[in-house]
Amino acid sequence: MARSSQTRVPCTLMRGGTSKGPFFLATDLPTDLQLRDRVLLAAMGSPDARQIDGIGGADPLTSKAAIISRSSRPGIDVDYLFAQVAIDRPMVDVTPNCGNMLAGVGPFAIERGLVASRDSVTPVAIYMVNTGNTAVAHIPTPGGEVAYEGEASIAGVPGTAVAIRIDFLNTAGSVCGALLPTGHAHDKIDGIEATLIDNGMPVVVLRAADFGKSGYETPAELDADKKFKLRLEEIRIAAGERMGLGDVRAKLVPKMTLIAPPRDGGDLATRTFIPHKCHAAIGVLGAVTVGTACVLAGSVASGIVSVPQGAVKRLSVEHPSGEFSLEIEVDNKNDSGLKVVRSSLIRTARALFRGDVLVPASVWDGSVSKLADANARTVEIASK
Ligand code: NQM
Repeated sequence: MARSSQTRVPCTLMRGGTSKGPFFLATDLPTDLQLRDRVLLAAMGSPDARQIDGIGGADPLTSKAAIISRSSRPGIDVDYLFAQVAIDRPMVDVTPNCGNMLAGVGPFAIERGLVASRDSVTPVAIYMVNTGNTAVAHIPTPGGEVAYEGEASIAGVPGTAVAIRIDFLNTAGSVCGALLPTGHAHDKIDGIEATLIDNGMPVVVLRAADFGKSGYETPAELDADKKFKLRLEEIRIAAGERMGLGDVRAKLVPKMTLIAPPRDGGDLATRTFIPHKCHAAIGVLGAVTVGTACVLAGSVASGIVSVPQGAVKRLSVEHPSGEFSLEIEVDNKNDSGLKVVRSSLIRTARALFRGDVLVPASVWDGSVSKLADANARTVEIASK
């Protein structure tokens, strides 16, 4: 009988919002970054369109990982590094952030002993390493235990679960350095008007009508229109340069969002490309950024969205599988342009599986681990 050796890497598979992936303690992964990425690729089964030899879900929304550590920053509980694991290329991208996976960080941190739970609700202050921003997630912990069951439903996830409120505090210019990296509320790229904006996620906001689209097409219909996708990519590459992101051909940002007047009782309709495939819903920080474009005077959303009055603006962003409710608090007294003080929203999360993901020892033998007993992490798996 042939034997092959594999290395056990402890992790919890979690659904965070409308995304899913393994959550790791940073101390359970190699410290060398290239080796860490090879371990993530092996764990997920990349590169392979079906990710058949790993635990990835063969979709950008389920080919994600979160790496969590105790934070040494004042006022912060944990550091969260998000990793987008490419499916058909051997690439791990830690440039973008993910607000959906973020929803799983608080429950994971409490359950893995990084944060002491309180009775009722435990606030977890999270430093988002990818972008250097902070979020506070309010995790329901009745009796000190993380609760998962509840009455909140979010579009794109069947059933209901306990509501996790997330407050983003300082997300403007997360990757581009400024809320409006070109300094304008709208620009013209190749004859098309666009708002280039970053309030947690670099996004190019465009009017669907300018592409001859209604903005209510299904993701499959939009993805099938190859001519339109090529045009969108040309605009994305030009926009990326203007946003200071350089050549974005191989990058996952900026994301592209088409907007249209609301159709289902919300404030606007959206179709978002992340950046090449149309999202089944909309990303969290993507929605925060598109919502911010809506409250920005002179953006491409003017005439499409009626902006609510007052400093706290509630917006319902329609997307292909429902709607996303947002609260954006702006500083009206700030005279140097729009200042977002806080963005809040509700997500849900659930721990799905706890254990070890196994990676071939030829990828990593566990020896660079910080754990005292690295050998205990290598197991012999019998194969026929
Ligand atoms: O925008 C998809 C998602 C995301 C990212 C993407 C996200 C966010 O839905 O914060 O959540 O934009 O690639 O998970």
